[in-house]
Amino acid sequence: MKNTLFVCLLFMTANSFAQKQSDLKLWYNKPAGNVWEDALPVGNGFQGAMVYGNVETETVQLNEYTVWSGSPNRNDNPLALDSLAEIRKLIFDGKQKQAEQIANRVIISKKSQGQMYEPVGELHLAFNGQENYTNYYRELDIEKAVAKTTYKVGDVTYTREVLASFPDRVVVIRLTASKPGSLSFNAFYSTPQPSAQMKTTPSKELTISGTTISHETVPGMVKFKGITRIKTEGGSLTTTDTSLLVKGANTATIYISIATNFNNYHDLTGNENERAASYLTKAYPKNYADILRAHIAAYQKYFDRVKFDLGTTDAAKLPTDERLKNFDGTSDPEFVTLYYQFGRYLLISCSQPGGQPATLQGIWNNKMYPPWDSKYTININTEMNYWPAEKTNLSEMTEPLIKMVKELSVAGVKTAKDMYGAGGWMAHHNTDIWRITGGVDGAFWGLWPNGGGWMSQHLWEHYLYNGDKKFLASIYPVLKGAAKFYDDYLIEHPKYHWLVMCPDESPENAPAAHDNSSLDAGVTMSNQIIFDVFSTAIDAAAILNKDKAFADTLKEKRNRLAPMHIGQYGQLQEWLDDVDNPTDHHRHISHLYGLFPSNQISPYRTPKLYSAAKNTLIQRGDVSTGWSMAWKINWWAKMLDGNHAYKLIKDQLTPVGTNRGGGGSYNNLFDAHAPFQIDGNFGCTSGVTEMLMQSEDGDLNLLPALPDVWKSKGSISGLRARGGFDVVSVVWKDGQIVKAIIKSTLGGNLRLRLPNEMKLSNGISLKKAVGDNINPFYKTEKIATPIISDKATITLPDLKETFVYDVPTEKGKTYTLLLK
Ligand code: FUC
Repeated sequence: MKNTLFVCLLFMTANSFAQKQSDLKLWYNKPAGNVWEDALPVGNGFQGAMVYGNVETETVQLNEYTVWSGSPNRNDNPLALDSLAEIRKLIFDGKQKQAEQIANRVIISKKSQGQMYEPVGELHLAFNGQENYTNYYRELDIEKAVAKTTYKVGDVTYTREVLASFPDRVVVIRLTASKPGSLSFNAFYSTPQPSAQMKTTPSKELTISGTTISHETVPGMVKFKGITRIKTEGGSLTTTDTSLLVKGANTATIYISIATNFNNYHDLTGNENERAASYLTKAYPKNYADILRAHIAAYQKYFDRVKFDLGTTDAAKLPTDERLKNFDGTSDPEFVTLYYQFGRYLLISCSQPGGQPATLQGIWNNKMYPPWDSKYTININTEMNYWPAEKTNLSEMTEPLIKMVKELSVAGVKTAKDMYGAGGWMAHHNTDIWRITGGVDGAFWGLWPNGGGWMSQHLWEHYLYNGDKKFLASIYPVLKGAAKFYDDYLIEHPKYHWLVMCPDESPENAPAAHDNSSLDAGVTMSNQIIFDVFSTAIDAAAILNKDKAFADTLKEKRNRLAPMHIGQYGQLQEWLDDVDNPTDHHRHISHLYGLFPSNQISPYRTPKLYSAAKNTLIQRGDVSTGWSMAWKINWWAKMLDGNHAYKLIKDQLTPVGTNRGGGGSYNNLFDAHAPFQIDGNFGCTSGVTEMLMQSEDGDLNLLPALPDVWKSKGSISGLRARGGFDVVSVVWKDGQIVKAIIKSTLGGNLRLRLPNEMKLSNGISLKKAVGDNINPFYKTEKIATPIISDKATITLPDLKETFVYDVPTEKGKTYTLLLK
């Protein structure tokens, strides 16, 4: 008896430290009312819905992934090429402002500035006599991908569940009541789409159809169709011209199908009516229990791969909005794990194979004119959306991004040729569903020529995690084309003699010394991106045994790129000239691309640059827009400073409006730029992962940046590292890893960097690592020695001791490490 009691007690204590299913919920004790950012998102990559949980009139706001303004179009500016020499000369002569004025005319598009991701509308369910309700509760269960609302009117408990089914490609709403015959409501649509028609059909379907709007000279041509059908048990179903009326039912199941005529970025010949009908016809005969079961199974296939446990406390028992208000960094450790997993939930829900990549708002938007068009800003935001994908074991979710980059590599050939007289392909700082590659918004922002170069690196990254040579062969033309553009476009700087891009710019920032114009030549971020683009093309060609002469040219040009510079304030220079302002708190710190997501700046390999990058981070400050703070979490993790990274997590987990200067979170945990931008959610999930595991810097580094608040105890399982290493689990106690399990899916050398000494579980000691890691997926490219200003003071980093081992692994085998 005593023993049983002891085991029970032990279990109870342990249990407060294991992420239980019930913990992974966002929940509230009041409806969203009319606040969109209080509503809860569900999505299956093709349809998105925001569930308000309003009692008297429920609103489910609907999106479909291809409902965009406009139609197939290009937006190159053919005047660019003739003015290129003049623009270059002005920049080299220090007349940036004049160059910018010309670029506004000849480089920035006179056509579309990018089209808008658009809402379809809302489905409302109006109930009579429910204004006096009690026991209200609503939740989003991110372990099941189901939103639920319950409340009581009189002695009847009403329950609604909403999901966007992954296998069935429909949104389903299930309504039940504790007493038979209690469900009576009226279902109807509303929409901001000006052309939309809403009506019922003789077969009791409620339909919405229309064509999207024209925008910036591009005619709107996406035809959409939504069909809602209701299956009732008991009661009656009748119609008016524009609504479905349910009376006295025991249960009701609402099936919503939406589709468009979009086939791909240059083809709108699909049939939206047939498509919407076909999803509905397949789903409608299925009962709710079957739909729910299949939906949860399809979702959990991805979601369940990662478990993250930092323990839980009573603070976790409060509603999510209160937890957000109360979050002080210490009393509610589980709030971080919830937020982390919410990032994974959002990525699974908005980016599915066969779909479109996550937009600035994922797949959720209720505005006809959303901020920045809810499109793809590819000078940081779209890239950030995909940072958590590979390492949090959601590799499949990158498929739409990879497809988009392949499409851009086709669309961008003409842009490279017509605008810059170069081979290969390129894209500027924005794109949309039509894969525009021209410059938009004004030369200050839109001239940036690296959208293609940066995005192409995501394809290479996919290969580094999966090691699939067939995949590499399929994306090689994209990598080669990205390199070819730079190969043709680089020119020699007349003063410094390095190969530089000109015109160029460091995203959205400008030094006062250049007349506050962003236009420049050879800015640091571009040099870093070109270095990566050349290196990946060289490596890919070698692996595939191709294009030796081209690779040799790239090698030669790579050596002639400008090195990084450390300026007078000990900072990493953003520009070739030492013109950074140490009090500049600009949200873009683009030159730290070299620290993350790239690996050109490393505490171990390039300590001076690492210190300079740290100075830059300190000078730029913490509080900023949502995505900027999320990037900083990743950077501080790379700085091996878990406490500073954690400070930024705290800044992010504050109610929107609290931080002076931006950022924070909405009640539904959407990240605030402000306004809502999903990049911050994804960036934070990536950053937390980087605090626990890094695999970019030549080794698999476990617990590189554990903050003090997480030290006592925790675990994470199911992450993935480069070179096909499954980090099956890492368990820590008092800042030491007590157990780590790693599965090698490709074989090869596993170089581990650990905070403490460990041994293999069979007792065999680990071999201390020497020299470079021979695992090709961990190859790090040697970079040029930085140029350092005489005025700069550089303090070399005082790095904590780590233990670095080499474990030769066999494909398919699992290795368990224990504390030594
Ligand atoms: C870039 C950023 C803005 C915003 C926009 C979508 O232009 O500078 O902060 O995130 O993208």
